[in-house]
Amino acid sequence: MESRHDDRSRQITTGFDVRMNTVDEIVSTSAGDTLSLETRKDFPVLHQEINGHQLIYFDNAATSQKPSQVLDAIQHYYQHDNANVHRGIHELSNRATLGYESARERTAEFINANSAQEIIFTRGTTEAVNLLASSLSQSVLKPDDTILITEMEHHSNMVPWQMVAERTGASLKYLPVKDTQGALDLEHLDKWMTPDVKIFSCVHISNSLGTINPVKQLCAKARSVGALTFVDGAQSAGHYPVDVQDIDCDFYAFSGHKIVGPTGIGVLYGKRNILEQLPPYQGGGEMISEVGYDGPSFKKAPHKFEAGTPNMSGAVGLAAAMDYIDAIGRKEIFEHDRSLAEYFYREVKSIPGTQVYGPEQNRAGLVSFLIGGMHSHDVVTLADQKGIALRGGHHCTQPLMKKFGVTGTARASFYFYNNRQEIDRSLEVLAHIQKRFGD
Ligand code: 7TS
Repeated sequence: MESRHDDRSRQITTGFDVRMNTVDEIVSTSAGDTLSLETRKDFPVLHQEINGHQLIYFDNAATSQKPSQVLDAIQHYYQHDNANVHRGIHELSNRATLGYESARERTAEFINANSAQEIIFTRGTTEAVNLLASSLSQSVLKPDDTILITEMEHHSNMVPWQMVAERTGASLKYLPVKDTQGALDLEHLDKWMTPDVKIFSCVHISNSLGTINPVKQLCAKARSVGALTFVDGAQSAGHYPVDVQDIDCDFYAFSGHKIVGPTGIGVLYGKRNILEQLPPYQGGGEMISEVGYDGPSFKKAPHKFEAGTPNMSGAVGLAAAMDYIDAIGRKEIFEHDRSLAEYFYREVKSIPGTQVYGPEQNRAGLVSFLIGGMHSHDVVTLADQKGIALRGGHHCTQPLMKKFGVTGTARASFYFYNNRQEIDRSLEVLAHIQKRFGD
C-alpha cells in the first residue's frame, strides 16, 4: 500500500503547506475561525444535536473527533488489505505489512525522528510509559538512583514510575509547580537535577493547566547530569510542531486518538542506540528472532518491543490522521487553539466568582476553571443539558489538584474544528449556570 500522504493532503481543502514550524513563527501568526469553517465538514460526529442543542465538543484533551478521511482509511484497510502482518507470504499479508510499516515511516516523519526503527507502536501514551518504565527498571535503575518527574504529570506518567520506584528501590522526586498559574519551578533546577537522577520524565503540554513546558531546555539540563529523558507528548503531538531531534529527548510518546486518529494505537519514540540496549517489555510472537526450549533470542528494535499481532488498522488510521493534521499544519492548529483558549480564559474569568488555572498567556488550547460554590461535575452536567461537552474532575492529575486544594476543575479543551461562536455560546451558558447555581 503506497503512502497516502499526498492523496490525503489533496482531499483536505485548507490549502496550507505541509512543513514544520518554529515556536517564534507561531507566536507571530494570527488565525481566525477559518480552520473551523474549512474542516468541520470532514467530521460527521460534530453535526448532531445533543439534548436538543447543536453539539459543542470541548473535550478534545480527552479524545479528538475523527474526520471521514481517517474513517475511510480504516474501512479501506478492512475491505481490501486485511491479513496478519509479517507472518504470511501472501499478497494480503504483504499489503497489511506494507500498510503497517509505512505508518511507522509516516510517524517518524511526523515527529522528525531519525528513522522508522525509532518508532514503537503501542496502545497509547499510557502503554508507552509502562513499556519504558518496565524496560528501564530491568536495565538502568538501581536502589540509589532517582527518577525525576514533575508535579503536573498525568497519572499515566506518574503511576508507572511510582510502581517502578517501589520495585527497584529507586527514589521518585517531583519538580514543583510554583502556583495555580502552572509554571514549573525552573529557577531551582540545580537543586533537582543532580547526578543521582537517572531518568527525567516530563509532560510537554499539561492536560489540566495548558502549560507548555520548555522541554528542550529541561532535557538538556537533565542530560548534563547523565539522565535519560522522556517527554509525554499526549497533548502536544497533534497540537504543536514537534521535532524530537530538536528537543533532543531520548524518548517521546503520544496517543493516536488525541490527534484525530483511532483509539488503541500510540507511539513510543526512542533513540535507536538506546532502544537497542533495552530489554523487551512483553514476550510473544513477532518479537523473537529464534526460540528454543532453552529460551528466545530477540529481534532488533522496534520489533522486539511489539509482541503479538499489532494494531494494523489502527496504524493505517494513524497515518491518515497524520496526513490530515500535516495538511493543515501544526503551527496553524496551535495558533488557532491558543487564540480560542486565551479568549475563553479572559472571558470565563470575568464571570463572577470564577477561578481559572494555568498560565494567562503562552498557553495551549485548554482552560481549567471553577465556578464559585459549584462542583465541577455539576457545571459539566448542566452544560451538557445545553449540548456542550466539557470535562470535570481531577483530569488524572489528582496530586496536583490536591496541591491546589480542590477535588477537580471543569475543563474546556479546543481543537481546530472549534470556533469563537461555540465559545460565545458556552460562555453565555456558563454565565447563566453561575447566576442560577453559583455563589
Ligand atoms: N499524558 C497526558 C498529558 C494526557 O493528557 C493523557 C490523557 C495521557 C498521558 C494518557 O493518554 P492515553 O491515550 O494513554 O489515555 N489525558 C486525558 C485527559 O486529559 N482526559 O482524558 C484523558
